[in-house]
Amino acid sequence: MMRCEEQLAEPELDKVASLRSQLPESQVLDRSVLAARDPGWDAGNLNAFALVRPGSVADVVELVSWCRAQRCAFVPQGGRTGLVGGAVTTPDQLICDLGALDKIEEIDPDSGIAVVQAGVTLGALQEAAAAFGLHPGLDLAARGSATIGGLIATNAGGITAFRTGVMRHRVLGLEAVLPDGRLVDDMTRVLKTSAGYDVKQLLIGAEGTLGIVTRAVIRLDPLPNGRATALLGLNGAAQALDIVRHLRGGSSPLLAAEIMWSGFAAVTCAAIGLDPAQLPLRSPCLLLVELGGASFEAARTALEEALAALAETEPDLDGVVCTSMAQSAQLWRLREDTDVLYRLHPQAPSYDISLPAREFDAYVARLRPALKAIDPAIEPYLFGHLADGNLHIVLNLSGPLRPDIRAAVDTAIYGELRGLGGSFSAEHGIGNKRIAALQRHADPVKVALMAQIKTLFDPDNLCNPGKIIA
Ligand code: FAD
Ligand code: S2G
Ligand code: ZN
Repeated sequence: MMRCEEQLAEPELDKVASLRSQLPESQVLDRSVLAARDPGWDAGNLNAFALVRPGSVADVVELVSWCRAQRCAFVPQGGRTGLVGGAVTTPDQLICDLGALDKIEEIDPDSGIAVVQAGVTLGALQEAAAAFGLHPGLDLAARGSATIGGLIATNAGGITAFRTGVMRHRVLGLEAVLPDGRLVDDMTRVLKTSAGYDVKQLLIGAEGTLGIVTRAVIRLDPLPNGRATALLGLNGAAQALDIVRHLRGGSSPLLAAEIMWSGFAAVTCAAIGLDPAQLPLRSPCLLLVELGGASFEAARTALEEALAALAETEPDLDGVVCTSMAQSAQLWRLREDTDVLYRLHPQAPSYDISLPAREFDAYVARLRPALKAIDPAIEPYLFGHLADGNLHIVLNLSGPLRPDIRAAVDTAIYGELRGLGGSFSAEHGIGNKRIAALQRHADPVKVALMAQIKTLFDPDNLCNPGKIIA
C-alpha cells in the first residue's frame, strides 16, 4: 500500500512543505491524516492534498494570500454536513477548515444579537443563546455539526423558516476574507442599515465561492420556556395545511410543522425501533407539530385544546400528543433520522424543492405516476417543512442514476416548479450537484450575472472553483 505522500504529485508535496514552514504543525493535515478522517456527509469532502485549520482570522488572511501566491485553489469547510457537494475537494486543492474559529464572542440580550466566529456549530449557539432565553431563529437536524459559516454559505433554511426566515434573514453583520486576500468587515449589529449595495447578502448563499466567512452577527429571538409536540395522521397535505392554519390562529406560537408521507415514516420508524402500532402510520400523511408556551404543561394544554377544537370539524383526526420531552425527542427522530434512507439506498438521488404548500397534494399526485413511468420500481420518500413549502424527495434507488434516467427524473421533479412560483433548490444550495439544474431552470440573465459576480470577486477562480458556476 503506497504511503499517501507518495500518491501526492511533486507540486503538492512542495506545497505541504511550504505550508509547514509557515504554519504551526498542528494546523496542517496532509493526505495521510485526511485519509483516516470522517469526510462528513459527502465522501468527496477530504480528497484535497492538505487541510489547514487557521487559528485566527489573521491566519485565514495569510492562508488565502499563500494560496494566491501558489495559485492553489482552496475550499472552505465547516461541519461537512452539506448535501450538494459544495465542500467536495480534489487532490490539487487545499481545505480551509474553519473549525478552530469556534468562539461565541458575545451575546447581547438587549440588542438580541450574538457575535460568533464561523466555526461555531448551530447547536453550540442554540445552547449559549438559550441561557439568555433566546434562540438564533434557525434549527435543523444537523445542528450538532453544521457551523455558522456553513449555514451562512448555504443560506440554510430548516424547521423554523416559516416563522423566523432563512439564514440571510438572521445575519445582521458579516466578516469575510475575499479571494484576493482582503478582509471585508461589515459587522453591523443593528437591524436597519441601508448603506449602498449589501455585499454581505452576496456572500450569504455563495457556498464559499466568493470568499471565506470568518465572523458574523446573528439575530436572536425570544425562546419559549416550554414546547409540546403532537404527531397527527392525515389524508394529505391539504388537511395538514388546514391544521397549521388553525394552530397559527391560536394564542400559542406554532414552532414547527413538519410533514412526512407514510412511506418515509415507516422506514424511519423501523430504523429507530419505534412501535408502528403506536403511530398513525395507516394514514397517507403524518404531521409533526410543535407549539410553544410558558411551560411544557402550558404548551401541552394549549395543543390538546387546539386539537380538541379541531376534532369537531376533523372527526377522523388520529394522532398522539407527547406526554414528555423524551417522547417528543423520539417523534423528532422519526422526522430527522433521514440518513437511514441513504443506508438503505447508497447515494440515493435526493431533491430539495419548494412550491406553494397548497400545491403539495396535486404535485405529489402527478409526480408519483411520472416517476413510475420512468421506472416502475420508483417509490419516492417524501417529507419536508410544510409551512414554508419546502419538500424533500429521496428516491428509493441507489445512485448515481444513468444520465438518461437522471434527466427524466429531473424533468419530472423540476419541470413545473417555475410555473408554480417554486424553486428547484430550496435550502441546500447548488454545490456541484445542482449546476445543471441551475443552468436549465434559473433565469438566464440571473445566471449570467452570477458568473460576472464570480469573476469580479475571484478572477483567478481559486475560491471553491466548480461550485454553483461550472
Ligand atoms: P460544510 O458542509 O462544511 O460546507 C457547505 C458549503 O459551505 C460548502 O460550499 C463550503 O465550501 C461552504 N462553507 C463552509 N464554511 C464556510 C465559511 N466559513 N465561509 C464560506 N463558505 C463556507 N440544510 C438546510 O438548509 N435545512 C435542513 O433542514 C437541513 N437538514 C439537514 C439534515 C441532515 C441530517 C444533514 C446531514 C444536513 C442537513 N442540511 C440542512 C444541510 C447542511 O446542514 C447545511 O447545508 C449546512 O449549512 C452546512 O453547514 P456545514 O458547516 O456543515 O458546511
Ligand atoms: C431535512 C435534509 C435531509 C435530506 O431533513 O430537512 O433538509 O436528505 C433535509 O434531504
Ligand atoms: Zn430540510
